[in-house]
Amino acid sequence: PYDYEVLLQKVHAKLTDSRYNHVLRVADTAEALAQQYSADPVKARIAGIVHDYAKQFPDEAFKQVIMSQKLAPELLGYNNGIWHGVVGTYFIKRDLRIFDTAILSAVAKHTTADVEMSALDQIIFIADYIEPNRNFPGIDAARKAAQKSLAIGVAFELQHTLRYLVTQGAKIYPKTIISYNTWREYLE
Ligand code: DGI
Ligand code: FE
Ligand code: FE
Ligand code: FE
Repeated sequence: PYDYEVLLQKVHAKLTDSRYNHVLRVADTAEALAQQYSADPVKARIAGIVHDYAKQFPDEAFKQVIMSQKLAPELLGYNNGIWHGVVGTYFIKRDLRIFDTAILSAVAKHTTADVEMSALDQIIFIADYIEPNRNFPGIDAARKAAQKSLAIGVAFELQHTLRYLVTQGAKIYPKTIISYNTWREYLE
């Protein structure tokens, strides 16, 4: 039921070429992980295509949605890094007419993770982190972790992302902290 050509065109229209190419790589990576771990590869590809749809929307648009949809006011204390996933699902429903709850959940959790994550949620969280163009200290270990299990991949990514955010002095989204506490048991 998904018209890929129209979907890709709508997503590309909202993103720079480099961000759009990231999205395509995440879609490929997510589809492959779904094949490997017996999740739905079509949903993985669609979620990959749309996961950063709202990444370049203006702050004002997110603030308006947080207020008009009566989302948690605490969200106003964060920024695009958090909003484009958690609040971005609003624009994905509105503009792309995607209402599949499994896909929307994966988008909503793709930056922050969550205490409970479906296989698809875990796949998008990981694919975003290890797509072929990602290059940062620890990327090889992140890819290896994802080959051990999705849960180990999530746990590794949470540990390293939190460590990075703290060194940057960033405000940590509470769900990221409780997710780390939950998933860290999968680390050796
Ligand atoms: O959208 P991408 O760049 O592909 O990647 P992403 O959605 O995983 O991360 C977006 C940004 O959000 C990235 O700069 C890291 C940041 N981030 C992740 N967790 C938190 C966070 N920022 C804050 N302030 N707090 C968090 O808990
Ligand atoms: Fe993102
Ligand atoms: Fe991510
Ligand atoms: Fe991304």
